[in-house]
Amino acid sequence: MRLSHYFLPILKENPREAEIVSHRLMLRAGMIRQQAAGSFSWLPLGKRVLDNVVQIIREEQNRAGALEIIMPTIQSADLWRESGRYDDYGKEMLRIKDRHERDMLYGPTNEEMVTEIFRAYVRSYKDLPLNLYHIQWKFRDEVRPRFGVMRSREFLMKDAYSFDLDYESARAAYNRMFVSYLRTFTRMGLQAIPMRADTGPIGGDLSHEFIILADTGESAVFCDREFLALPVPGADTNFSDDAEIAGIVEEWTRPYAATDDMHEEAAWAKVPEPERLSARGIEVGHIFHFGEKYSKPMGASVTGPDGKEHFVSGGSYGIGPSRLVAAIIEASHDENGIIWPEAVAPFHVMLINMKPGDSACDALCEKLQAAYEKAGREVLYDDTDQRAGAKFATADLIGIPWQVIVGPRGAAEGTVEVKKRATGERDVKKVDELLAMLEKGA
Ligand code: P5A
Repeated sequence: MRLSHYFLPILKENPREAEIVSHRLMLRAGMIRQQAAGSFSWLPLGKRVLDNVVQIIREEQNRAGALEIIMPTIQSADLWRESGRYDDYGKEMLRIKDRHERDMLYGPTNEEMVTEIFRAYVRSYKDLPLNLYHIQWKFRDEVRPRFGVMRSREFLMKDAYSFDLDYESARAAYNRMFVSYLRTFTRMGLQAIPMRADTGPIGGDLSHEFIILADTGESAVFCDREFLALPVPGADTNFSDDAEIAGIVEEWTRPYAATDDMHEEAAWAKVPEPERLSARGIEVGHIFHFGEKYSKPMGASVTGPDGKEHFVSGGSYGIGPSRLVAAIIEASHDENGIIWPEAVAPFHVMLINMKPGDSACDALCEKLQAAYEKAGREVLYDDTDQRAGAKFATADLIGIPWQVIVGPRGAAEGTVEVKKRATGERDVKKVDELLAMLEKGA
């Protein structure tokens, strides 16, 4: 992609409304545009990162056995009256009327709708376990939308819903999502800590929030430092082995960790003083086990092996991909801008032509762009005639992991400069060696 053909509306000044670094950098790097309070458009650079985040979530949900669907954003109030949540949900729910004066709402979550799908088709325990998820926009009329996409009113959510015959199998479903979340956040370069949490309007008696430690986090959190060294389950984790999965959850729930709401001074006091980590955190995921909370009032049951009808035992599992983009920036930036972890970076390489119009520079850039793309690496090619300082500032601001700098002297000698954004290290590389490396797929 040539920068001259791209839409990258960089801001030179720090936007005054942005209180935290991720909001500031997302606006400055031309990733998002605010449309109303807590409502944002995602511009090309931001959309690429959001798509990468979503793709990692999708791969890990599928690996754990969940099946992707997509449900509407606008829901019927009648469905919510069945569960009793229409009145309970309060002002956070955006209520709408259609032309027939029917009560509708913009979905803040989908427990009711997915339970309706389940009860329409599933009759027997033999069709369980079942876990359906979607990645869809939600609306919550938050009292204080703030910090950009971190706490917005319209936001993207991955929400999965599990259905099982009894508590034990529902607990296994919960565990699979728990382990899948550990993998998901690690793949994005984040260290997430599962913490016992309050269940709020979703309900149930078992829930964990997945928290990224960051000074700008909205919640106060308390945990044992032991978490920082726990091994994250690998790609070879067997999600069909309930005992293996339960073992991982056991290991990841043994040390003390709780959000403010669930904090217990007595248990905290037992954590050795040097191990205590009292910090602030960003909630990037939240999982719930709520048993029959929706299946019973909505009549979602299956015939069990005993020939009797059983209300299914359920759970729901959320991740906020739009919030995650901001959380990744909170965790990975410096004074010059964003530092994208490779797995979510909008492009792999920023190719900087120091003298566009110079035939040797142009030819070398085009050759390198083609070689990178052939090797499956996406390139943003800065072919603009901005001055050098501005080009470097843009490259650092938007945080693409590698910068390849092509100038007239190097082009004549067959060399380029390669800069690693994360460390600032610069290396002069022979073009032939770089091309050979790409050829080999290194
Ligand atoms: C779980 C899935 C639920 O809604 N129902 C379906 C359950 N959980 S939750 O904790 O309320 O939300 C899940 C995740 O969505 C993100 N999130 C937000 N992101 C941006 N702005 C918001 N206002 C917002 N509210 C929730 C969080 O990542 C949360 O963990």
